[in-house]
Amino acid sequence: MSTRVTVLVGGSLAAALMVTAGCNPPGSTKAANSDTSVAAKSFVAPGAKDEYYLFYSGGHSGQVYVAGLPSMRHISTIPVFAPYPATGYGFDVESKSMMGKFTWGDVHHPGLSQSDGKYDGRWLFVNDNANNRIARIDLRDFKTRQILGPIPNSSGNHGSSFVTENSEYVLVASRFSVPLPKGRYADPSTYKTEYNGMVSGIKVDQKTGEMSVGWQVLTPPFNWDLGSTGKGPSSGWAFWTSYNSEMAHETLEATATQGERDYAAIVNWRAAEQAVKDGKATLMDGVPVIDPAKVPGVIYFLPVPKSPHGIDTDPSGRWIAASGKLQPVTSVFDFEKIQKAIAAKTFDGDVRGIPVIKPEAVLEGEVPVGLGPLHTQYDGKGNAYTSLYVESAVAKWTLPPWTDAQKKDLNTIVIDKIPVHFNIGHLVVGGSDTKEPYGRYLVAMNKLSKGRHVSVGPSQPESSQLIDISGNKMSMLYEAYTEPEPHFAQILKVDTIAPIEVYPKAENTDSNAVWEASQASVTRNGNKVEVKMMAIRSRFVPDKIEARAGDEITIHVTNVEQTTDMIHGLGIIEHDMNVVVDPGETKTVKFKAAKAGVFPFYCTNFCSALHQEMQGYLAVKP
Ligand code: CUK
Ligand code: CUA
Repeated sequence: MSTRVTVLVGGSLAAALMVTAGCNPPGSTKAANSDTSVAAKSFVAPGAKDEYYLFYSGGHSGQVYVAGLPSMRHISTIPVFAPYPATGYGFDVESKSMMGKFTWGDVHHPGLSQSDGKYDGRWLFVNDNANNRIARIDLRDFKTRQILGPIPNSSGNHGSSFVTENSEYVLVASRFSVPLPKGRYADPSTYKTEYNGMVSGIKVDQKTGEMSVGWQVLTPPFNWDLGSTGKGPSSGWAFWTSYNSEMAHETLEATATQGERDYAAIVNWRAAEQAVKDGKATLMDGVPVIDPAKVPGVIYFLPVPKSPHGIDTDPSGRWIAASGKLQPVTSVFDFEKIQKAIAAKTFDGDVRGIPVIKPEAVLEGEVPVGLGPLHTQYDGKGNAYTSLYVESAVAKWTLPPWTDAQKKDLNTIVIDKIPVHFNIGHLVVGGSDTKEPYGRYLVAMNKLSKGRHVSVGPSQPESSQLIDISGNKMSMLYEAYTEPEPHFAQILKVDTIAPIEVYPKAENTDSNAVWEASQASVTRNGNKVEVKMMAIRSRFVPDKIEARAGDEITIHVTNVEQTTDMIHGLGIIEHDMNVVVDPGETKTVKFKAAKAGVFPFYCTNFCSALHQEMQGYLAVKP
């Protein structure tokens, strides 16, 4: 029976989760595939280029990493939520003010912008789980251009960045529930009555990409987790799973795993948008908040397998797969049946006025994928791939519609399985969240790499494995390591975008930019010293800045180069200051000349044979 609801005896798999995470299966650190002919499949010759970008989230490093596929080579790091001296990020006035008072973030889910359900190469959005923020990277220059947040009435921005079909919104759900509005105190023992979760629609300006908080939907305090957006029949809808429908507030490991099911939220974001237009929202901390008990039609709950961590819409928009970590199955729901159930009010009561859809009415089947299923990706050819955390494997299975024979025994649709090393979290298939996935490659992002690389001491890297999914059988191609910690990634065809490599001089509108030595200047105004500086191979003009102790110094430095890769940096000795300026760019730094002395400054980015000569003095009189 495909609609049977499988429930694993509570606790036993939770124990398995921990045991498996800690043990090292014997012989498992052997090469996954020692056939050297597979090397050719990920080989990108020196000087040759990769076919795809892989944008990895950098977890609590706060950054985004860019690698090439299939080579898996790390190509660049895009700093987002943490200072990064390599590119001078977090030192100049602009990036410092964008980061605000925080010096780190926790990036989990990058989301590429879309038009008509396909990647359009404009922007990459990333969430900050730690400080409730969301950032936009412009793919024209691979730079972070906006950090929005902390988002009001939302705490723990884990359930994002999920981009709608035409990038109308980046959708967000809060992981932790708190008393709202934020700043209000209520003891954790009042969790069930005083705490709330929130789903937020972050509006994206189609011309500039500028994000703003559009609206929010109040929810019970269920720890929202992973989500995805709809398309096709589910266009205008979004989905999240929660891992704490029990509404527990302490020892969640035990208390939040008691229920046999947890809820998924099914949100009609177009209806939310309309409700705000119709004046049905109330302002909370400046944001229109919809109370779903008073505005029906915006949100529904759907029971899904126990302690889920992931709900993924397939490329057609009809099939939605949700996995319960504590059940060995992935549930497949039919969105067409969900729509019918909503229309016919096939509900099983409600939770605080939010209707609960009867799962039997919308469940297509439970696929026995294996132990500890988390996330599912799709190749656009009718196949789904689910990561199995406990089993350390990826399962490949067939999407519906299924034949009667298949429905009778859903074991038959699990067509392949490949071990990964070890304890996989997310996996990514190129374009899985679009209408037209690329298929071809799958990258498994594994939480543990124990013993598969030369030892680097106790701080272990994460491992990622490249799997060829172009054939019937999955085939392991390559293994790479990254800084902690890629949670999720996006794959983009390289030829979708054409990034600039030089900022054209004509585009530089900074009124403090100087393009010729004769325009460079040092001006004093009271205790303020302002420098307009030019950087060119291989000197700074001026190369002497006179100041007095206590002066406030502002330097605008323009890199006048118009050639690719001609980057200059300005590092000032003992001033905790390093700014790196790309060709054609002007950056501004502000600091205090606190003590007297002579402080050399120098170019930090090797730029020419005379790079070492590119230096000067900050001469601070007592
Ligand atoms: S999470 Cu880390 S493995 Cu934040 Cu998407 Cu699933
Ligand atoms: Cu300029 Cu090194």
